[in-house]
Amino acid sequence: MKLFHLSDLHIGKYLNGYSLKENQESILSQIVFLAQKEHPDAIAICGDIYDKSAPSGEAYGIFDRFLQELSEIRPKIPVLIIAGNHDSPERLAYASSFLEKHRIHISVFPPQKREEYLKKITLEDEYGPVAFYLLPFLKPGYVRPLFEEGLIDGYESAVREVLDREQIDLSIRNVILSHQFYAGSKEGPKTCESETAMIMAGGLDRVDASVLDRFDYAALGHLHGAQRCGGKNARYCGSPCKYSVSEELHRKAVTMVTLKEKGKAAEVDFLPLYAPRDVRRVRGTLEEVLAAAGAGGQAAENKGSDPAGAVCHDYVSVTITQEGEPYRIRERLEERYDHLLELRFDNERTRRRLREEGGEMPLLRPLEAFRRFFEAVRREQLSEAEERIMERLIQETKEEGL
Ligand SMILES: [Mn+2]
Repeated sequence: MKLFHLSDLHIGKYLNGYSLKENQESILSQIVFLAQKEHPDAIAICGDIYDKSAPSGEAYGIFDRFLQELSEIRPKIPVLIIAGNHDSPERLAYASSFLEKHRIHISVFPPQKREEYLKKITLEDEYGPVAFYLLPFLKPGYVRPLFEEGLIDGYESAVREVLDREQIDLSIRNVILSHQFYAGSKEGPKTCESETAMIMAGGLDRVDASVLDRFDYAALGHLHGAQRCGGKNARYCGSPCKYSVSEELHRKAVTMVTLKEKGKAAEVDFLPLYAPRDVRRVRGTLEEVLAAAGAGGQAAENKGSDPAGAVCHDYVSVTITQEGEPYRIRERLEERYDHLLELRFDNERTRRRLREEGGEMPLLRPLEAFRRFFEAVRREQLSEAEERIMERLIQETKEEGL
């Protein structure tokens, strides 16, 4: 059984004020083309379909067209979709019973009543059935009413308990679609700047990847860099487009998974995707950076016959390394880079300022940041009771999903 594993489309996303529409439309039509070519048995889209919980009409239109084009492929390919933390469950669920008729299965809410279970879709191939469990993004508060008081004390127990109450037939192959922050016990996952602040600031949302061991494959969404997670059968496929400069070196691709008979490891291939406009960094003196506009990038174009007039359409973060600030620097850069994301300086002056300010600001866990703030203001340490109150407040804020 062949599966396309996708996640984190973030349709409607803007990068420093620039719409990424063109890149997203191009990437989605490449995915349709690859689906026509490879004809997978299912397409799993593991959360964060839209970038905002209230997507624009334009964003709806883009995803609608994508589903429409996929549904025209014959024989029909089932599409399995779960909600991510960026999606509004109600909005994503719109028309879902109608879509079900076209073999598009959407799950937006985890079980909330005792008689409810995860949405399960079973497909067949020459080795027998494969059960797909659709676990939408969940916060502990969503599922607390399902269990005895006190059993759910965070994200990890919430996910574990929800999976434990499913009747999973371990004699057949089972696949889960999930959108949470999973991490192996040994190494932490690689994160990047376009993911939520939730990942960067905390650790409370971390779920040990061993809860996924019961599945033959875990198709994960949430992290934007493609990577294995914990055991060998769990993967993040990553976002199909670059959504921050920190993803400069990512190679975006469709993760294609082939499941063989029960007990055999899934095979994984990557089908590369190419955005018309790259997201990248350029560094050097102003003259070097201006000259590089015509040289690098997929989206450079010559204006007339003058190579010095080439304009680069990539989304670039420019770092200028010379001393002093050249005259009209931003205007001169914008003449040659029409999607300038940011302008930074890295020279003796900025380095000195950084030293004087005591270096870069450390990234602290919320409780530690508050502890320092409290000490600075009150000139005394947090008491144990105060610390517990603060801890609970932070946990509750997290669950509200900032
Ligand atoms: Mn995401």
